[in-house]
Amino acid sequence: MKTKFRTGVAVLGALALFATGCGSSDSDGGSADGGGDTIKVGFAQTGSESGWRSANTESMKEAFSEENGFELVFNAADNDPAAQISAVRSFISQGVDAIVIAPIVEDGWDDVLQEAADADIPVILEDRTVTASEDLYESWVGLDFKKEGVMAGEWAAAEFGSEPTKMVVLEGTTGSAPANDRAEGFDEAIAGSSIEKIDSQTGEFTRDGGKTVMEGFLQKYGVDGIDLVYAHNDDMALGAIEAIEAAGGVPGEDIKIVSIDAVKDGMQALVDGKINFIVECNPLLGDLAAELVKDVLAGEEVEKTVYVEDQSFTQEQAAEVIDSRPY
Ligand code: GZL
Repeated sequence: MKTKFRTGVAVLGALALFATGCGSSDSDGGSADGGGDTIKVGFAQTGSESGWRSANTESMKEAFSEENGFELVFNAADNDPAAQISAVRSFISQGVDAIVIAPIVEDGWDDVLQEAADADIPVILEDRTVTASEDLYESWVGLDFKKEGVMAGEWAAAEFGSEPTKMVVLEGTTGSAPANDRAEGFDEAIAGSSIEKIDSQTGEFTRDGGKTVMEGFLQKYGVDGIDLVYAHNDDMALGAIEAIEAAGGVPGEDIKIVSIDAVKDGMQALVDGKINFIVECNPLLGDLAAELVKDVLAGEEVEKTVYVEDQSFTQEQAAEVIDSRPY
């Protein structure tokens, strides 16, 4: 059955998401589609590259649980785009009822999404999105990565004002939507400011990657040659902190750091003064994804794009909320 859907954007407050982010999405404990049949879902996760990813995987497994009426076939592709596409092909050959994907990179999805469509298996994207035609998936639930970049850039521009500032960037996975969009948003926000990007390299969203890349930047420019680090996620920022301290610098003071995610370890570093500002990227998308799967299979209209709102934190704000956050 071809599902009609409204194109458009539904924006959900993080508060609402928090309210549903910890419980099951099905109040009567019956099947997820309300019809009593178990829904077999193939979920192609990126891997386990960061604290954010762990929280997202936990949220998805909680939502797509047996008691919620799902049989979950889970695959983590270890950040390997080819392996992730193979996993989706495996879901198709298994004849799952629906496929959920957190696509590692934006490109290369047209063929396998067409194969899913030919097999009449609906696809829902969660977290990251793709450049393939939006006719090839029913809906995408995630975050506005460009807005996250703008929020981080606006903080940096306000923080450094007109003083000449030398910035290095720890980029996310090359070709991924968050890396592309967070860079675009940040660059737009600092346009016309005194912030100069002197170097930029991918740390693959991992702590080790961020540390290694920052070690290279420090060897090249020295602690005194860098004023600001823009990290596309907290894990790379935490790696950069290790590198800066090993080089005799004081992170958060000698070199300021702005990051994105707001996972527990990142927020703790913010409270400790080692990171200066964090923009949240809410990983608790499981219940929203499960709701979309149920609605699509029930033939109901779904929003083409479902954005979850983000917030941001200064060091003071982080201290106030860190103990009450679910991730
Ligand atoms: C963003 C998500 C990114 C996180 C990283 O929604 O795709 O991938 O920012 C994670 O921490 O690895």
